Amino acid sequence: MKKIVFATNNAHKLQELRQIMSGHYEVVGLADIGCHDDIPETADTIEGNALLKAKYVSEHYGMDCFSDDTGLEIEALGGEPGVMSARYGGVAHDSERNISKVLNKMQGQTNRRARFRTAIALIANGQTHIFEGEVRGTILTERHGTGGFGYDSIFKPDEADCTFAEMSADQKNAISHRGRAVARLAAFMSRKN
Ligand code: ITT
Repeated sequence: MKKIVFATNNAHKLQELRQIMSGHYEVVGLADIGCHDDIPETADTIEGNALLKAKYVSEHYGMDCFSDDTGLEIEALGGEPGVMSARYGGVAHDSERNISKVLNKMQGQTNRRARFRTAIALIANGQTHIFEGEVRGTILTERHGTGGFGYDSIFKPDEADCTFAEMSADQKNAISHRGRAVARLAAFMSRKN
């Protein structure tokens, strides 16, 4: 099976991607290729950050690679946390703090519309491609469910009666921002094979 690097340190995302691409590609993470660097994510868009990560791996390791960046965009907060989603609460990758900040800022808000947006950058055979996916939904007033990760327990997609954190991985992947972007990536890659 062909091998491709997914430039992520997030074990949850790696697991999701392995499941989605299983049977077609062997997806390996940064730790699997011995990369423990803190790859800069300094762009001001999710597309820019996805590209920074993919470029880093392709330049330093010479391997075909894709990376993704995701942002939760809440209408009433002017699109926040957006590109700051991983560190919104002040500490990188502390989901509990991130969620608490969102719930606090959303107290009393009647417009609870939000969307997750994912951009995937693929660098293969020296060419760059971007794939996007989004899912629209609402921010609940409290946490529901323990599955998933990140903001899953406070986001209810329009297509479901429960949060992402209350779904199986398959159910989430079928309608999620990342699932949709990855479907586009996978369709493109299967045409290349
Ligand atoms: P890498 O950069 O190492 O890939 P990350 O955790 O920073 O991992 P992202 O930049 O893609 O991942 O996402 C930023 C944050 O957005 C992430 O830390 C989560 O808090 C949140 N997030 C991303 N995808 C999510 C999802 O499917 N469900 C809920 N929250 C998510």
